[in-house]
Amino acid sequence: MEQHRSHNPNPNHQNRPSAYKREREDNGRNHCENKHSRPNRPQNQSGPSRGQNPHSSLSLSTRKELYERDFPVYKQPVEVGCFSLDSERRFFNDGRQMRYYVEPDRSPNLDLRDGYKDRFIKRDDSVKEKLDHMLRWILANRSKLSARGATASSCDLDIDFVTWRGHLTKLLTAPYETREGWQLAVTRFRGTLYISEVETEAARRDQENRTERHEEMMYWGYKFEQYTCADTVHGRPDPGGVLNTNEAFCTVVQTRLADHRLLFSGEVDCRDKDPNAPAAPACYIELKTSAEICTPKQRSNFHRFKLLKWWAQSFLPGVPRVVAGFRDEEGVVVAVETFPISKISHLIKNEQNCWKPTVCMNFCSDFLSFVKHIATEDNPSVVYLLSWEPRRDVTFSVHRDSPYCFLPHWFVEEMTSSQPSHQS
Ligand code: 0WD
Ligand code: CA
Repeated sequence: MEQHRSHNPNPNHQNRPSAYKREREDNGRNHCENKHSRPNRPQNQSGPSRGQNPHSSLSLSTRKELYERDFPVYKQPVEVGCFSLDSERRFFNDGRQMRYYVEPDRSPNLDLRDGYKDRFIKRDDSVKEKLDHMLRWILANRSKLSARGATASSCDLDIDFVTWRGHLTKLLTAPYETREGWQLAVTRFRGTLYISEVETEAARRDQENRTERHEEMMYWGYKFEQYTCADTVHGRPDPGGVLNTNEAFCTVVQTRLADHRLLFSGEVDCRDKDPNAPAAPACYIELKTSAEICTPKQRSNFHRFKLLKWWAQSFLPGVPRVVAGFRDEEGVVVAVETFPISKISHLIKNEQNCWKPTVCMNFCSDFLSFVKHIATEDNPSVVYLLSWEPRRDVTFSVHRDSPYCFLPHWFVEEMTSSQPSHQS
């Protein structure tokens, strides 16, 4: 039986207003001509003789008012596997990088700056890994994913979308995001839509122009993990060790949002070490650091912006709690607090003009419908590039044999040529 998470108190919106819009092609500006019905099919999605970057005739609004309807069906996410990346970023189809949460003292005094200069190995973030680790996991676990009950010849995945959890988090938060846009590359291959982020120009500039202070603050989050995680179930954290951000443990979960069957992976910080803790993902814990809250204004900003991101990121894979370390200006954690994900929406209720989980989920669902609608050509060398900037609509362009292609040959070939090896 399916377990549905459905907790929207407003039952009156049966006629879902569609947020699809048609864009006037004469001047490229957006006009709400078709807000209440599904759009006509786009004209441009597979024309073989189109130029490099044809203008789209369709766009999708991110206006939050359009998504305030009943909470969509979101099935309890099920962990279907996991994988690990070691200190050299090598892939392993197992949980060897899993860590165990060890609660810090009641009044902690954790110096997050310790080791930044001399015990830190930073992942090379100029290497764009795209979906590669997930694709490796899919090839190694294909028999778990192949369509059951389908025709004997079918070995396609029984899944509509494959992506990183982090990309879905960006979709959930888009109706409230005012600063950072995104670009998502989509390829339809053997009936499944693969979604992989493309770094925007603005993000690349920001990355190049990070201040020394900002670089160091990025280390603080990882340092908090080192203070609170042990490598073994009975072990202790080792804050004197070398911190290497190549290492990662990732869960792979399957779920459904409305009629979209999703498979995605997300990095998990640690798990509850109690042997009686519930099965994954319910035993997982997300670790965060945040500036100490000293004023009502800071509290309000924390609720309105930070808790939105924390909620979206953990709700998606069904991680039930976030443990937050609150730090002072000098990077010393002075308080630790647990936030159950299921309580976050109550915490923010008194905030004026605050975010709503239903808006996040409905926008994501409509975005995925939009993608299914436009990305019609099943071809690993075609990319539909969906672009969004705050205060604009989501637009798209189509690219053939371009540098946006992201499904590697090793994946396409193995998926095309061989049947999955059947394990039970
Ligand atoms: O190529 C890319 N554009 C991306 C690759 C963007 C985002 C993630 N990744 C990859 C990395 O290989 C990473 O191992 O995905 C993995 C994590 O995926 P995710 O869970 O979907 O990402 P997200 O939810 O954004 O971040 C989870 C954690 C972060 O923790 P905090 O508490 O800061 O949210 O993953 C880490 C970070 O610790 N992380 C990354 N690690 C390596 N490379 C990256 C990244 N680009 N982004 C976040
Ligand atoms: Ca974290």
